[in-house]
Amino acid sequence: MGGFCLNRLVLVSNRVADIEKQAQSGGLAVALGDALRSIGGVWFGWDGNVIEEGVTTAVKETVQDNVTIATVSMTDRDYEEYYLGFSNKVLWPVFHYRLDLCEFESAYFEGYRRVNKFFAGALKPILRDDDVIWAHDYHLMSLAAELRALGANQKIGFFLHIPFPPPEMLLAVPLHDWLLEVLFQFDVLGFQTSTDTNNFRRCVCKYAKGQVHDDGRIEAFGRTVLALEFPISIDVDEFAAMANTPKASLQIARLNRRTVVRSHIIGVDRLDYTMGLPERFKAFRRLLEMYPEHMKAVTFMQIAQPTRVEVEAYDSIRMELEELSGAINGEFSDFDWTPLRYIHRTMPRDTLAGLFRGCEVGLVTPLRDGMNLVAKEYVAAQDEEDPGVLILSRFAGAAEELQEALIVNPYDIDHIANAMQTALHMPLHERRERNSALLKRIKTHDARHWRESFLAVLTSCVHGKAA
Ligand code: ADQ
Repeated sequence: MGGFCLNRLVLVSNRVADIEKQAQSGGLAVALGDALRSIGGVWFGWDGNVIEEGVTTAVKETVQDNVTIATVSMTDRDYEEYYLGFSNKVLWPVFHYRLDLCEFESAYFEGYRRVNKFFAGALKPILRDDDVIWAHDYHLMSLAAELRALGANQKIGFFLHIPFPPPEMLLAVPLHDWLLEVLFQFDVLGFQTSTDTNNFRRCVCKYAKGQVHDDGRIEAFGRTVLALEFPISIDVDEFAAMANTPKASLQIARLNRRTVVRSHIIGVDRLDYTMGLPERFKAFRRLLEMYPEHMKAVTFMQIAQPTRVEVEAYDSIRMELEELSGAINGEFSDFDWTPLRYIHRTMPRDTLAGLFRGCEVGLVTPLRDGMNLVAKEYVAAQDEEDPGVLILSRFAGAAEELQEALIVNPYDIDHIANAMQTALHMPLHERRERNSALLKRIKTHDARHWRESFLAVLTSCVHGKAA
């Protein structure tokens, strides 16, 4: 682990990724799986199984070389209240600035506390005194507090993969003051961007009279935490290699088989209401209306991975997209041209890599997003000699770093349509300049840089110091 010595690493996340199948799962599994393998450790979390209330199960451990995967199952009540409820009907929408979609029931909050406590209780016996613990994401904000209550004295870090809302929005989370307080039981809090870190600081100042120091330390609730940004990234070399294989070339050739089409625009996202997909579809329609030169010359392919199908808000966005894609294709298609291809499926990562390389424009326009790894994958996949153009929402965390993309307001349909027009006509020298600046940045700030800088801060911080 380049440059610093680390004790055993214990990762905790809601779901444990299958690090053996990381080629399919991508992103986080790759970034964290590599770290675990190189220093050895444990990955603890939910195994994805839902069991009946009252059934007790033990922690399941599987050991492979120096990595232990330890998992627990969850009861159907926990799944309802902690996972679907507090995590995905309260925290997810509010932290993405969608107060209108927040649905609160007091049982959700109890479920959240209960499962964090259950995780802590199952994890504690596995821990060694000198372990370094790293918890991930909004499902586990009270994990450190529960572990501390059981006597855990290890260094515990937390990384939030989604945005942290400004104080006025955080107020919409019932018991937001409790949330802030439990976060102070961690030693290091990692956020995606400076906006998120500042929002957190502002919340602590406003609601907990916290004291913020220039070096990132914040004092409140009788504790000190280090709150800093660590923008997450991808393994750029691995992804670039995947986009440049014979299989990928074959795929690109298949994309171009219908000679009537000159250019391809691609969007790849989890099907989520935060991704700005209806706005994106409407912007493509505007492009065709405003610039009819693209009739029969451009296609837009949207690949949307099914997700959280049990939550109602996801059902309505799915129906809206089906309706919109049907309407757009009905209006513009011809016997030899389908303008919009909407694919509601998960695709293998290497297929995505090839498609990114084969498409002249990458459209990443979330209404709010912690980081967005697709933006970085699109850049990594490009042919440096003849690269495509990334169109990126100013509300994706990635926009703080990827300023050479065409930055758009994802709510402004005409703005996105015009950015597509600019991208489709961008001269080669400008595409190369923009791509090489983007690539340089993601190569230096890659997944390895992300995890090593977080762990370096966590291992060297002054632990558990009271204010
Ligand atoms: P995630 O949804 O975990 O979000 P995101 O950054 O959106 O991550 O990346 C999605 C990943 O899934 C990418 O690797 C992408 O290639 C893959 N993917 C998307 N659609 C797919 C499909 N149809 N088939 C197969 N793979 C698909 C959270 C936050 C983000 C943050 C990440 C990492 O919401 O803002 O960037 O964690 O911190």
